[in-house]
Amino acid sequence: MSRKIIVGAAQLGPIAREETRRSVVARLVELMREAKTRGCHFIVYPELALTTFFPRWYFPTPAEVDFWFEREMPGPETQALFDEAKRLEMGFYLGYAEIAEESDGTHHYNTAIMVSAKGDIVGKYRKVHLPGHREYEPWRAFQHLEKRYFECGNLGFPAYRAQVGGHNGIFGMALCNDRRWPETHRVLGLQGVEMSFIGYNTPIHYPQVPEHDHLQAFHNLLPMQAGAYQNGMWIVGVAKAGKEENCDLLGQSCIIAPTGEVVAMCSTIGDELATASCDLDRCKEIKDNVFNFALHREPQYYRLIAETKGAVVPR
Ligand code: CDV
Repeated sequence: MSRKIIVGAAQLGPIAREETRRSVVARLVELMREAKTRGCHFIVYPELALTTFFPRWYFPTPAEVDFWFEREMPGPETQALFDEAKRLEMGFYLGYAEIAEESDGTHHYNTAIMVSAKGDIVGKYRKVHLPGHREYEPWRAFQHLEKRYFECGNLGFPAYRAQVGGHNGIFGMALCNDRRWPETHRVLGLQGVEMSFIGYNTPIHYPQVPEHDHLQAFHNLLPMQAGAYQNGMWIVGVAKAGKEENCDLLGQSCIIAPTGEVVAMCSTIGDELATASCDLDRCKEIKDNVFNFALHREPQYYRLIAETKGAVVPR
């Protein structure tokens, strides 16, 4: 028995500040068509995949900020992507900036959705770990204002049962900085997730500690490979890459097996598709053995993880 699904990591090259959503959606559709010819059942796009990475600029007025957000999904410009997905019977994950009208008012989130091969939204995730800063910081080569423009996601890390390529599976989502945190992968793992999708925009230059710039690729793979292995799940990590508005973004979009092995990776920093046949049943090799949670976890000793934010150091 196996549950093999063919998945595509649909990396995007840079999106210019002036590029329209219509133009970007045409690029997404192009990648989706290529994925179809390569037998994919599902493709994964990056974080904030419809526009340039706008948190690199300080916008003084709410109207200038809201320009980058979607009020509807699908909306007038994104409907074409949903239509194509339905036509091709291709599921997808898409990251975008979301304005949500909720019972207590208007909220801004860095969001990802999982869409079925029928074109229906079957899952939503709102980014929890928001990096960067709230105020304009002139010393930086570029801003990273995620903490200003987005609120912490209010959905936690939900897991979704969905059908992909004719197989039922359990899927989870995360976004960019989330992939560096073991808590992200573990909370998904504890819900039995078999495949997690993670879009990202990662500048090569890390302004606070530029001595680490050369480690960006290592620090990309290290936590995703660990997260896949330690939770017995597939991870599909997908970049927006290349020189975007003079900011170099990491590529290295990849598909990681539950053993922690990278089984497919993009080799450019442009629009590129990397694909792999992923057997969801392979998760059992890890979930039933070395990381059999029910057998081996000792949660009475992990309370600090959920009860404290900062470190509690000994006196
Ligand atoms: N979009 C991101 O979350 N980027 C962060 C950078 C700022 C470190 C990341 O973790 O890749």
